[in-house]
Amino acid sequence: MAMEKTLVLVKPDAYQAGHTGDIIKIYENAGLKILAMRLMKMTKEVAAKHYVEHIGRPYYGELESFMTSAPIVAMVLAGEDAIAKVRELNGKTDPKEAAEGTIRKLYAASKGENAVHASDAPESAAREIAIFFNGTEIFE
Ligand code: FUP
Repeated sequence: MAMEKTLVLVKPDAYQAGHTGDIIKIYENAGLKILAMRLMKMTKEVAAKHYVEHIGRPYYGELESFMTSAPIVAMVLAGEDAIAKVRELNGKTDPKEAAEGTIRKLYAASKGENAVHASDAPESAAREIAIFFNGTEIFE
């Protein structure tokens, strides 16, 4: 296992429902450390960069309008094996398939509006952290 950084987004549904604090607590209770955090509105341009692999998929329009509908909380989390650990805490993309106790099981309504995002590999973590935190201080 290695020390890793990962990019997490609390999505508009979870932010608006007031679950941000509970979600952060789940990560911190698992031993993950917050290195950077910002509350922001995702623009269509940022959505296109972040979800570049999804452009052209049938659900992209809905994904774009959902992700730009209300503020999100972007953060960099770090820890041993952080990328896999955070994805485990988040649960499967579709909350119907997510395990008990996972963030998506607790707080997500659907596959599209699913409370959180987390990077899926070291390369995507580096790419996504640069999108949201370029020029911002990342604490170590
Ligand atoms: P995840 O890695 O769990 O965030 O899931 P994906 O990368 O497969 O999908 C990214 C986002 O696209 C999801 F969070 C929601 C959206 N999506 C849909 O709305 N419908 C789909 O069938 C697949 C993805």
